[in-house]
Amino acid sequence: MKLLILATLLGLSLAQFNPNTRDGKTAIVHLFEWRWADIAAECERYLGPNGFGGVQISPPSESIVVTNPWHPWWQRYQPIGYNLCSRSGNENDLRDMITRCNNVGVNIYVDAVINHMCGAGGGSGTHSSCGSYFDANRKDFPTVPYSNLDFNDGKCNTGSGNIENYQDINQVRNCRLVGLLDLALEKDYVRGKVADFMNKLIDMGVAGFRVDACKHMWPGDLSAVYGRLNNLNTKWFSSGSRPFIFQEVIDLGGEPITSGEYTGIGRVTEFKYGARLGNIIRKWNGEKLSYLKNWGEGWGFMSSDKALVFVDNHDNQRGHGAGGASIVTFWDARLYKMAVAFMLAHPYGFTRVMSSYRWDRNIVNGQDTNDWQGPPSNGDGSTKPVPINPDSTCGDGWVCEHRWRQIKNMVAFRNIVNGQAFSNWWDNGSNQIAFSRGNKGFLVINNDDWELNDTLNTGLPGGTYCDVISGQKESGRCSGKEVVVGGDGRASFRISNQEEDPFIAIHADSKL
Ligand code: AAO
Repeated sequence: MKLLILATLLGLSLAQFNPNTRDGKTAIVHLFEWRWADIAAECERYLGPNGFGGVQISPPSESIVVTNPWHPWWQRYQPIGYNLCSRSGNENDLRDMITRCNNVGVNIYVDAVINHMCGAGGGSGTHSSCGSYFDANRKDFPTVPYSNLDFNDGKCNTGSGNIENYQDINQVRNCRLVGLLDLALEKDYVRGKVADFMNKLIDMGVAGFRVDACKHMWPGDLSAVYGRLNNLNTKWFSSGSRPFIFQEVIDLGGEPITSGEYTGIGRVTEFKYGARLGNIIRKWNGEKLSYLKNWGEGWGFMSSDKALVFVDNHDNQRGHGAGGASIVTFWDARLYKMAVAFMLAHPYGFTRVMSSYRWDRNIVNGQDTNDWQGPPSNGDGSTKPVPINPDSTCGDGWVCEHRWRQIKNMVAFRNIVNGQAFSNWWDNGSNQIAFSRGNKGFLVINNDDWELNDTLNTGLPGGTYCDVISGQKESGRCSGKEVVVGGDGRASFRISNQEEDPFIAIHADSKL
């Protein structure tokens, strides 16, 4: 009993659920495959000024370089060591980015790949992002160094050495995920190397980590690693701040390993969120927006203060990972803007916005044959910079969803309504819904095949507000629709189902 209490206390004291965002900012963006130099510039010219709390970056660790297929994005999920040198830039570029983003109040969260090294079939040589030598056949990674003693194979009892059955907990954690050499994280030596890698980044100024493939690591091993992490750099964070930890665990139900095993040691990605929201927005299986009334824990999701939520991620936007065809992405822009606006207006979870690049999507029998394609690149496979067009969109195949007016303005909306109650819910029993966040913000969506024409209680003080979806407030004037809220908080709304964006959002700062 005493032991149990001690363990609980220890667990709590090590808990790292706080994203450490500055000035109460509430959303981060995943700048998938961006170069460090571009992220640094984006923090200064866009993310800081527009209220983004932080950036999730692609894995900074040295990885294998794959040339067949040609430089796929997923090569970065195959580390060959912990030198900070990747397709996004070298250690100096990384340090410069972290410093410059921190200086404008934008946090950096690192995608940490610590479950495994490269694939067993990765060969030997210097085909790595910094040219370091490694030998996957001998499980020899000299820059760490790891040797064949540092892997789990002895404990895996499947014929192939790979995970064959997700119903078997031991396989999932001791065998190889899609052939990736599985580190023995129960070894003190391995834990130490992983913690050193993460601590180096913490000391450089990062605010936390997305921890990759946590389902495939034992929670106790992870907890031991997290316990070894330094506090954040006091140049930017208050003393005693713990790194934010959000763990990638795919739990859509139906497997013995659940996200609940990990919520005691950090936040966890809530994959049900995007999968279920996709069904609703697509109106599949007769699902309706009105079902969102009790969205969140009411839908069997983990508790809000443990959840990291997103509409799509770098895997499920291209058919990897889980979620399936219901996931909405930038390819379905109209539905996507609606889904992201809902997410950012709704109080559940800590939110992450996706920022993607275009690839030659080619779906054959439900499978995308180009799901491997890397970011916009030069002929030699090096990643192209992100050019910014005069209208503030991105060029060269970079989608930059986070720069879409509707999404950018909803990030600001979320910051403004932070802490306000979910209130004034209204629905028409179908796909027209509305709700306010206390008396600070109000969202109305029409996803029905007919017009919305109603007078609704916005919860907001009387006045004229600028809709931040069709436009925005610019030097005191509104470039979009205006909404007149009466002294009783009521306003009339008309939203045609034909509109480019069939939803309206107003908030305290959009008052004219
Ligand atoms: C590449 C090649 C492989 C090759 C390998 C080694 O593609 O052919 O064998 O190299 O040479 C990424 C790519 C992989 C790539 C890898 C390494 O996605 O294709 O392999 O880099 O380069 C599982 C994990 C989850 C993981 C996800 C992709 O649990 O952690 O697979 N995500 C992370 C990263 C991801 C990365 C890795 C991990 C590896 O985000 O980018 O891989 O670092 C079930 C399980 C899930 C499982 C999925 C997919 O899901 O529950 O845990 O995710 O299967 O295997 C329904 C169910 C749902 C189920 C789903 C699919 O929806 O409800 O539960 O069906 O069956």
